[in-house]
Amino acid sequence: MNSHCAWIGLGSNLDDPRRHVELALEELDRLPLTRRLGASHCYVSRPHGPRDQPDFINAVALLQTRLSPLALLDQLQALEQRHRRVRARRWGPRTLDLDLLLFDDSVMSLPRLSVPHPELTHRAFVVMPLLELAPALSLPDGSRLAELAQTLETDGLAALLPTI
Ligand code: A4P
Ligand code: MG
Repeated sequence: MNSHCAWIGLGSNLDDPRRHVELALEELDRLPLTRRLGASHCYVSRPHGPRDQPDFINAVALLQTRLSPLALLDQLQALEQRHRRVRARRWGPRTLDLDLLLFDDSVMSLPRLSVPHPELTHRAFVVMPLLELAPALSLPDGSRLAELAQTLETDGLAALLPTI
């Protein structure tokens, strides 16, 4: 089975969000057929979408995996469930949100999975941590993330110092 690069966006804004994100970073390293190659700092960001909810903690991880994209999505959703995530409203508060941002240079639009993640290019809280890990990263359409970043509103995004 081939090995793939998968970029994961992590987000939380409920119930000690930084703990959820840091724990999930460790859990990603323990997924089957998968290891974590890197993780960004944690970032604090204002809520995108409904504003009447707490600030988010966001981070990005790079995985090497032999799972298929849908098998990886299953694993990510199971991990969200283990963090007792309740889906109440779209873009609303959550204990853990895991998005599959990029999977190699794949482009796919399936009922359960769109890759690249459709909101990736609009979100500084995804693009900035991605750039921290991979300053030369390009999207499957060839556009360079660093150029895209210059067009984005950073909206109070700030990297947090590591806790350890
Ligand atoms: N799905 C399709 N493609 C993907 C993908 N690439 N990765 C499907 C993950 N899931 C994908 O997602 C709904 C369905 O999308 C899933 O069942 C999966 O099959 P969800 O996570 O259940 O729903 P959601 O999170 O409420 O909606 P959505 O549109 O996924 O929201 P996002 O994009 O996850 O955004 N503000 C800040 N500052 N930081 C944040 O992290 N996050 C959100 C949620 C809103 N505002 C935020 C943040
Ligand atoms: Mg999501």
